[in-house]
Amino acid sequence: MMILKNIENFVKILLEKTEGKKIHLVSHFDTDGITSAAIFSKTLERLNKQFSLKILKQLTEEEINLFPKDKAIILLDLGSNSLEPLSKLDTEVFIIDHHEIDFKPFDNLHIFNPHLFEEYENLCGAELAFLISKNISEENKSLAYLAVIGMVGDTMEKNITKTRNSILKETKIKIKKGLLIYPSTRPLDKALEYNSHPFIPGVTGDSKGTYELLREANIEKINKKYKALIDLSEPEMKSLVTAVMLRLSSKEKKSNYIGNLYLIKFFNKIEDAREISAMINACSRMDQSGIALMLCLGNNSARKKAEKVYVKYRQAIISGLKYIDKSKKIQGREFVIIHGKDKIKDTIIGTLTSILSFSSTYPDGTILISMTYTDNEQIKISARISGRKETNRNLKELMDSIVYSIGGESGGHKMAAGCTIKKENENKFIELIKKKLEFELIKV
Ligand SMILES: [Mn+2]
Repeated sequence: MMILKNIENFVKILLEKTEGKKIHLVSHFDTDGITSAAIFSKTLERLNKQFSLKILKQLTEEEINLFPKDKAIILLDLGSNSLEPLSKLDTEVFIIDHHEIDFKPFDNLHIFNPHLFEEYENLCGAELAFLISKNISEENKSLAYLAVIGMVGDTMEKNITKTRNSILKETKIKIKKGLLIYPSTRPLDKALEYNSHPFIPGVTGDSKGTYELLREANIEKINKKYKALIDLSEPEMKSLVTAVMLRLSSKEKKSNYIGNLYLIKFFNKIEDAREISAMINACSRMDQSGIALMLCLGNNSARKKAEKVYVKYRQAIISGLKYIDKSKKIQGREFVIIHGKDKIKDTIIGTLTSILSFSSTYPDGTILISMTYTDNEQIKISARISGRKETNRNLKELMDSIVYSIGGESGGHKMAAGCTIKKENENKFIELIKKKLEFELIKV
């Protein structure tokens, strides 16, 4: 198998070139990056290798120049976009990443990226890290649960590829097909009523409708409490799904409602991988990636701390939405510009803009542009399309064109993109984006 040959070669070079050397691990701050870092930390620890670790929001040239000169560098879930600056380092660099890559060979760079495999497979960073880790030692099979959490974090759970399937088989993970409401570990009546996505007409936000649905599905209370979704038997799950399907109109996509739940044994309890992933993500976005990492590795005190940070994160989301609701906005005919100033963290502005784009606050097709200050004299910008409606606009191209004119870094895709610019370019940015969006309106 081609992928296996790639892994074997990569591992051989990795072990040879890091022999007797210290290692500097660098990873991305989202769930996929944190789980990748957890897998590699454990792997290096088991090899008795000395290493340091850094978690980054973004890999910039400044960060690259701060890398220690005397250590081999291992990059996880990032690096594919920075081959040129990385090639200038006077040390061996290993890139384990799944982002698109514009490949050029450099002597000191060793790259493991599925875009370079003979046959591309859509794997996440944590899965790649796990494949390598397992090839280093069979003992590391025990880390497969982290690969699955990372995969759910990067929302690849609907796409079970060949290698993903083989990873899933190696874990003690239970896959349960059924309704995708969230959270799935709370009593069903609460989960259905307060569930934020997907929206079930006549049930979400409606307690009477919720009890009617449960009655119709023949799900009864046990000891005065409803079971959680993850505890339902197969026939119970089936009848619940049927009752929900009856409430959907033809507009709603069934695939948003039915799918696989990944149930992981975590701290001796069965948990929904989506919830662990959300907790890791929350910690990182609240500047606590250290807690997120220790949580991944099963540290008890980290678990308690993570729960607290998760509560704070949810509060930050709610107060952020309230702030946006009251704030002054620049409103165009088909766009709106939102400014979080120093009231909204740069790490949650994207999430807030996504929530707004899924709500009915703005008409479908409205372009939402949110900006907020970072703690290092920059502005983080997020762009989304309300209703996630397919239009002929491409937000990635829009962000790229901004950065092309006034500098900065951009990324994302057609429906969701973002960029970071210098704070001094704030007014230039507003004028430019207004001009572009108004101009495009005429063009359309
Ligand atoms: Mn990733």
